[in-house]
Amino acid sequence: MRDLLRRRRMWRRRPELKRSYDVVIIGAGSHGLATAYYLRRHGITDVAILDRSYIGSGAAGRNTTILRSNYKTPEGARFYDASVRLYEGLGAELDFNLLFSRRGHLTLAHSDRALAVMANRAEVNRLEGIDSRLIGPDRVAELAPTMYVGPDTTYPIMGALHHPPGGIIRHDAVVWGLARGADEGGAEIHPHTEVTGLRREGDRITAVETGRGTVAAGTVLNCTAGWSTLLCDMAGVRLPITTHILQACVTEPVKPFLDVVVVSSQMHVYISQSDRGEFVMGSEIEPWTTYRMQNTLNFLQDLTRHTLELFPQLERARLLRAWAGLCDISPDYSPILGRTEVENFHVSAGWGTYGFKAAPIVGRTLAELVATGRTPELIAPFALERFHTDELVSELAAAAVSH
Ligand code: PYC
Repeated sequence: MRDLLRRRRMWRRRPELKRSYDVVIIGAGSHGLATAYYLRRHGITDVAILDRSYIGSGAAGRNTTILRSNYKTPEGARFYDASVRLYEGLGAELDFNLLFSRRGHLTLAHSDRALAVMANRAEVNRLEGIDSRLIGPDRVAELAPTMYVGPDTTYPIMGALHHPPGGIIRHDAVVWGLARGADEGGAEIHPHTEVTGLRREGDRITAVETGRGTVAAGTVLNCTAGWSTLLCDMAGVRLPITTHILQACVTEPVKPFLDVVVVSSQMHVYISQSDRGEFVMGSEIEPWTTYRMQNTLNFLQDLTRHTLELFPQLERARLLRAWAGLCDISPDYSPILGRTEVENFHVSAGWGTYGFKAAPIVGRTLAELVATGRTPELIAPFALERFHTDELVSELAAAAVSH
């Protein structure tokens, strides 16, 4: 029986923290776990992943599972495309069903201005080899035949950016699969281990203080969402980030009738139907900064009003759950990834509403940085330094929702 339980356990329970590790990763979400998973490819296995709560308890378990790469800048599109491509093979690689459903992604346009911005995005995407095109209202109706596309809505649909490689993937499965992969590679996963301080000597972090004792570390990675500024403060590193909540909710399961992801930044909604039949829906970030992960009545009212304009069939569907997560917003809406001024302290931060879809490529590139000491070309544009050299990568207006 014990053998059976041991075999069924996804990752080993680690009762003790060692006194030192080659690499300490803070945050057992999709980015931290993916980094540990890819580090093993470089033969780096003396790794601890620490989380103040259970694994996937932050943004990894609170997002709405959307994958896409139809970004506005060449740097962004190239980067997220590499991530979607890794996601394609990740389930087979991890030998874990991630329920990736490549069903296409529609960003609706309700104005001439939105059409012009989307035409521009489609051009940038296609120059990067990404399938993304502007389509008219008739084609929108063909792709989403159950969506109401009549003229008598608040925001009539004038067209859309269609991105066939986009889709959804089961977020919990991504966390579990990566955790198992990281564990098999030798990394130790320590949930419920809060980091309380970082000891810095000169340009290096020498140790990580936790609620379970202090551990020495060769390299430290901050892979937290929401708490990234607080952890960077402990290292004496300032991040230009503000933290906001993003809310989402899910209906009871209903008959399958939507097999494409629908997004409208003007109506502040993104909608998909899960394999279980639930409608998974989210809205824009709240404009105030907070760490209080609570839903608001305004969110539910606005989201349901707009969703019902597009899908009046849901009028009698009941909401099962609503939740909120934390989003770290950077000044240009692009992530802050890689080195900081502290030699052995790197970050994956500032993801806004984009983080989950980037997990595999973040893991691969951060692991390469740790192993080689060199910043991979793909992430060079996202260096923290860009805010000092004024080389911003503006993804403003490339979100699923208004930013
Ligand atoms: O950028 O695709 C996105 C997204 C979906 C939900 C929040 N952001």
